[in-house]
Amino acid sequence: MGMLRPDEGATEDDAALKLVGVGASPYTRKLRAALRYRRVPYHFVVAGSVEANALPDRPLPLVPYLVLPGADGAPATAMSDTTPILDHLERTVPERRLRPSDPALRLIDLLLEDYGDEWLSKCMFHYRWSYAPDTRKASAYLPYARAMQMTREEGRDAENAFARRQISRIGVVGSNPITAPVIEESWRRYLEIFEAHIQNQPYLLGHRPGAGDFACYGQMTMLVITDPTPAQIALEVSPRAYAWTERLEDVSGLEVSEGDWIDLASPPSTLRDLLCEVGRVYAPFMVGNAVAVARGADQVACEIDGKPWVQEPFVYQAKCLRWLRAAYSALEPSDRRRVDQLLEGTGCEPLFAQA
Ligand SMILES: N[C@@H](CCC(=O)N[C@@H](CS)C(=O)NCC(=O)O)C(=O)O
Repeated sequence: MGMLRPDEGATEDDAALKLVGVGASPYTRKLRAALRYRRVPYHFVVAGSVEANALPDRPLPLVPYLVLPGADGAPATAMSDTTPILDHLERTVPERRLRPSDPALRLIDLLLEDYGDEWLSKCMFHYRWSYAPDTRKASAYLPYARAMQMTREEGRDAENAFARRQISRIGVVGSNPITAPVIEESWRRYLEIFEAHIQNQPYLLGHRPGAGDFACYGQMTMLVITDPTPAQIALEVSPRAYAWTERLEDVSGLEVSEGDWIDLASPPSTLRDLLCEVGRVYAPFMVGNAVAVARGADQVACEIDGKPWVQEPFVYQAKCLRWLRAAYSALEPSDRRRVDQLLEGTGCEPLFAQA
């Protein structure tokens, strides 16, 4: 077959990955920063734009999604969900991988990724949609993120509709008057631990970022920089977290090597502190939620940090736990032992008790 002329088929432009999302979405920020760090070329396409609508549609009603070229170079397949998207890129792009090559450390990275995606997102949603200044700021600017030419009047209508919709969904992530103190205390503790950990080393698992860094980063763009209530707490507890979040946006110039990961035989004590935090809040929630989903219960009822936690079951988060358990089960016994040793006494053990 001869070369395709531009008017005959796919062009070089088509062949780039298309990252479709909005800058105001924490998961979009996670994936965009990960692509930059990995030096994977991409075109950023605003969700809902003319350009996005010309591409294959997303499999799930979520942003971000990634559109991959097919054999002829034209945009062909759309993938949703940042964790499997990052997995796909691990397989197709060998340089600057996010997931550590030591299988035991890889499991820890996956755990931190899920903590960022599934717990810090609770902090994000909670502060944004339950504190008036945060709700006002987010709902005032978010409508324009997708429709830049809206009139101010349309913008205000959209603002009200958006705020109403998000506030009505606040219970989905588990924010309510019973859980609010647990969420808020966890945000403060996370910042304290982060502050000490990042003083020791620049990324969660050493001198190069993993998927866990980008997951936490995505939520922190909103929690540490955009939303006034959690950002004020962050500035008091960990000004370093602000600098770190700004830095992670583009670490394409960082040179890395295999030796930049921590050695699991001698992890820094602050990593253990972080895993204790994961075990204190995320682990009991994930286990309680999975039990409720399996039983078809209409409420998750568990205890987190000695306090009651109630919310409706979250089917997607039960799937996250299944993925994590599958990764743990796939480990060689010697690697599993090293993971168990690190997690012993952190509260994370129940995550894998039935794996
Ligand atoms: N697990 C998904 C979560 C993506 C997600 O929740 N995206 C939000 C925006 S940040 C969304 O699209 N929500 C649907 C909506 O707002 O209608 C991922 O990692 O990509």
